[in-house]
Amino acid sequence: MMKLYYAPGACSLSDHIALLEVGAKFEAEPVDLHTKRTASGEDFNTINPKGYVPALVLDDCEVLTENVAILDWLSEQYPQLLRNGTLSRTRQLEMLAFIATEIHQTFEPMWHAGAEEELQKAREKVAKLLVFAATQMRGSYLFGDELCAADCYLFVMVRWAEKLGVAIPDALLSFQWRMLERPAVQAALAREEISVPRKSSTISPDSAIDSRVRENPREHRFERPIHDDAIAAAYYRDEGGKLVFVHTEVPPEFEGLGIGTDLAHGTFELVRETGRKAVLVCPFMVEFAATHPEFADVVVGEG
Ligand SMILES: N[C@@H](CCC(=O)N[C@@H](CS)C(=O)NCC(=O)O)C(=O)O
Repeated sequence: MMKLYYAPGACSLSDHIALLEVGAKFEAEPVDLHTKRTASGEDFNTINPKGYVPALVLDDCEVLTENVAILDWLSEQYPQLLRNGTLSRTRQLEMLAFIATEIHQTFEPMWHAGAEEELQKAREKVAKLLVFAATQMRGSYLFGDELCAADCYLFVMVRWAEKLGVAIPDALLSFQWRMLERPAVQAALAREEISVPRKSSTISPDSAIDSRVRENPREHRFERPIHDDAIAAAYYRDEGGKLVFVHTEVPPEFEGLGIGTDLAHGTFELVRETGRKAVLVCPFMVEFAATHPEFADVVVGEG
């Protein structure tokens, strides 16, 4: 049986999703990336001498590494992961290479506590690359209205971006919601023990709960309801009509779903509608404003 070596929430999540999407028979074993030990105690370097996930051991014991190769191989084996049309495999490879060598690699400094200047540069570059990726969506997914292998990889990039406070274009936020509704995505997240929104929870934008952002002046915050017991909130100090945004909070179990971006959107709209201005101290808000120039009229400074 095939075996996927992965680390929870790492880029190997894309292969995990793709394997589950096609109903492949496989085992999955987590790897501790610091000690390079697998859960069963093997030395992972003996499986992949490069020391990183993913690694997919095939039925004949060949070991495949590199997301691009694994996702391409899976698309060859399971053509439902590949859209029809001219140059279909090549177009997907083009996208996989863009995700791997441009987007994925740009996150690198953000995994280590690098200098703030370096981190900021990386955030800005990821934001730009995501804007480009958003222009490539040819339907609900990258290549139309059905999922292909590259979508699984893009989904992981969007999750990381959200986690690291990079603003995400609206088209990719909707894409992320759609992905999260897929049973294979939910199953992969659950197997990797990444908290997922409760199945019955009402966090989807088209859900019954009113997810619009509202102001709660008593608590000095703008709130974006998630479900009955949870909100995301942007906290401010009121300095004579100028709102100084100091902190943004999304409950950890709802991180990576685009809720922070949604909250920032609604907050800036409300600030504008009520004729006030914003000063941004919170790095998430600073990043959001940098990638949403449509709100430039609302922002009067950064702290
Ligand atoms: N070039 C590889 C990079 C894979 C990669 O960056 N893996 C990360 C997790 S997302 C990893 O295992 N890092 C641990 C390490 O390099 O020690 C690919 O595209 O598959």
